[in-house]
Amino acid sequence: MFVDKKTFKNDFKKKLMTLYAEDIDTSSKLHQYLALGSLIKEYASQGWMNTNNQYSRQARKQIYYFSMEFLIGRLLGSNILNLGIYDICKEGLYELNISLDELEELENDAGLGNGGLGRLAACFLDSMASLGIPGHGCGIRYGYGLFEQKIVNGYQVEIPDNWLRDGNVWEVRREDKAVIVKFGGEVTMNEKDGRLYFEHKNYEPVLAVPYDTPIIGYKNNTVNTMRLWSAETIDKDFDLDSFSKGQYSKAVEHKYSIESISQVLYPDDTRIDGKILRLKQQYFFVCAGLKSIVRSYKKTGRPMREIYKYVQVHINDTHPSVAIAEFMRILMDEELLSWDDAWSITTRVMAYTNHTILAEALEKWPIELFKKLLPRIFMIVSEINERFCKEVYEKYNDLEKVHKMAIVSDGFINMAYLAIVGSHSVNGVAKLHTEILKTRELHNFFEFYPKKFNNKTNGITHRRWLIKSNPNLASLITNTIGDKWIYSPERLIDLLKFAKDESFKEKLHDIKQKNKLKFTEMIQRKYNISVDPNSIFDVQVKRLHAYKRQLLNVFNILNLYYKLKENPNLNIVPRTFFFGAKAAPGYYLAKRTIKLINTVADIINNDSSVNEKLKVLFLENYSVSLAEKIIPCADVSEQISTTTKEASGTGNMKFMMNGAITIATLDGANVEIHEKVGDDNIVIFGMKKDEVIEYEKNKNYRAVDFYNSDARLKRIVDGLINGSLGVPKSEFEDIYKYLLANNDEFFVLKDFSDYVEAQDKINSLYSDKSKWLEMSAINIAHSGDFSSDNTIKNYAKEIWHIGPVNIRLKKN
Ligand code: 26V
Repeated sequence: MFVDKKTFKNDFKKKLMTLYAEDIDTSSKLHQYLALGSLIKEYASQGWMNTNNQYSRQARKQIYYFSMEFLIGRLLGSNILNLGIYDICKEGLYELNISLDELEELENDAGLGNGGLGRLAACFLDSMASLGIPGHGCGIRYGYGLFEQKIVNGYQVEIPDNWLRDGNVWEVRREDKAVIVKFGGEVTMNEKDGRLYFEHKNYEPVLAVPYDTPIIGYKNNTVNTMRLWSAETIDKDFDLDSFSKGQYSKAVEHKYSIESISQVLYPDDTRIDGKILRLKQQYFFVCAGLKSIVRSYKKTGRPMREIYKYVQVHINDTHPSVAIAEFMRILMDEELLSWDDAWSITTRVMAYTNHTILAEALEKWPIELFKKLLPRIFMIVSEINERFCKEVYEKYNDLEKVHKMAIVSDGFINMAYLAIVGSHSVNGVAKLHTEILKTRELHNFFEFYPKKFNNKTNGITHRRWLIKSNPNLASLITNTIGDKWIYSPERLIDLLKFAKDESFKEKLHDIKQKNKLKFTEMIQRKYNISVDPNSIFDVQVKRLHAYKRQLLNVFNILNLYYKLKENPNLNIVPRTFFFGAKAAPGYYLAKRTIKLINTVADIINNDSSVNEKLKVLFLENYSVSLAEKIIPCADVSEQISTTTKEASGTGNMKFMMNGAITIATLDGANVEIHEKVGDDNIVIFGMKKDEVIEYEKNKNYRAVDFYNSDARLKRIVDGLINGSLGVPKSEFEDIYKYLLANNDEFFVLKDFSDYVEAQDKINSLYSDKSKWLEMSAINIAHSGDFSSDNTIKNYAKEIWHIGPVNIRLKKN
């Protein structure tokens, strides 16, 4: 879109006036933010309409990305960037005495996700729009996103994330497109003319109201849609019947129970707790989403049996996998197709991505609960299961195998199996992860359906994670190799030529230092802690999980601390360790780990004999907007999960793109980062995949042996319970037990010594500034391959079979 500075300034002032009857001088910052947001949405609206019109006029195939989570973060800056008017807005506002940066800070993050899975969905939306691919998000408009984290006395405290309190400038409520979703009740079967008809009675109806958010492509006139559904009662505010009978509280109760469906995001991505509300959420948005897809498909006048040519539904993990049975229901019960036809269409429409192999996170629903909430869907799942089991039996003649692969067995419905059977494509999110799926976790299914399985290594949008979050680095790159990399991020590889160029490296250094300095000023203001911007910024930011091994990081810090205490003249480059991590509210060990990090931080930061060389900071409330600030400052990226456990990781890619050096296990996408940059430009340590698998198979790991044979480890582990950390012994007793009595499930003790060595290597590499900067440049140069544009091109070509649509600018 095009707007000149003068027009922009006038438009902005006019917005302030029409919305709030205010001018620049009398308006609050919040009103200025809201006015700007509303103006930017208006700027995008022409493109939004054109895009929708063109998609439907040309009957283009549409991709619908179904996800329980979209971790969008803020939209103001990225929308302005993608519209191509960033400089105009920034300068225009500056001339009005307003700082765009400051206004951007007023936007509440849309934190509608837990972590990697939700952020991936957000990056994919940005890439689809920017590549001109007709791809839309479908999910839930949670009233409350992932909780806000406060640290009180070292402990995590959760506060509800009331992200909508100032309104949401980006969304449009589309009441006219609301649909009804039915829960519970009974299903009766009638036969007529040799056909079975199903009638759903006594169900509870819930109104699903869509809220649409424009997803603006990068300077390409494309504006796709993220449609999030909100649950409401049918008779708007009250159950009028109860209300008129004077049962006021009953009426209110009913309203709240319905609205609770879209009220809050489940904050635990570590295990399934089988709550009925979560299944309700899943069916709620899936049913509403499919209804709206079918409705708009029907408008094209094409026959239902051809829908697979025009619609692809992508299932982000198993969470939306009831879509398979729901689509079957629509095709059979509403469109009157036969089972075989419906099945052939459904499997061509659906595609599934697996994001984890952790057994605790694989979704299984108890049959009774499922049946009661979704009676018709249960019938269909049972039928899918029966037919599938029959096929397996016919192929192998092996009942044990049938039992192992059954979708419904031992009282549960296994959603991953349903997703595999009902999709035409099953993908993992990094080469190693896909390999493990094929050879181990889902081996039986891979054997049965070898052609369905494929890999799509994750990616990140370089627009948010480089251009937007690190503008100085982006300019340096453009000044060095031109701007082709912006549309073709793989062209970042042209930077390789400059990896030994001293003047380039000096500039790279200056930018990192500037970013670090700015961040330390924020830390000083906010936490009153001074951080040395010349120290190595060593960063581990991600959800707190045992397998991600924040503990290993803490143990290395304690080891360093004890070494420094013994020898204050130890020659090391000063280092600041940053952590950012939310623990699921019910994840006890994770919460203790947060307390441990803060306890260690307190000791070290207040010990003047070491705190010039060592500091530890726990950053409160890690979120997308905080990630955008800390990642550009990082020198060292901590990617230290137990090998085989992290499906991919995407933080690893963001750090690399911003020039950090990775210290990593050969897990997830770290393997591919290593492959690209080579041994010399990443620091790899720890157990290899086969070693982990062997230990797990033979059950012969003995954590206590490592504890007994390494004096450093013994001192650290004992320190958890001997009072040396200055807290009651009981505080970390359970971590102690977890490591020794419970045998350290994720091999922290086993990998400790190797990790310490790797950290020493980081220290000496950093001491050689020129070498370090060369490594940094090489990492940036290879990071373009991890742009989600690349990932999405692969999904489009190999799974969705779709190409870009060129949206023409059309003024109405
Ligand atoms: C699981 C559950 C379990 C039940 C309750 C709520 C809930 C919410 C989310 C999840 C998903 C866990 C899987 C997940 O987040 N996987 C991560 O996906 C990233 C994107 O592919 C990947 O980079 C990470 O390595 C992987 O852990």
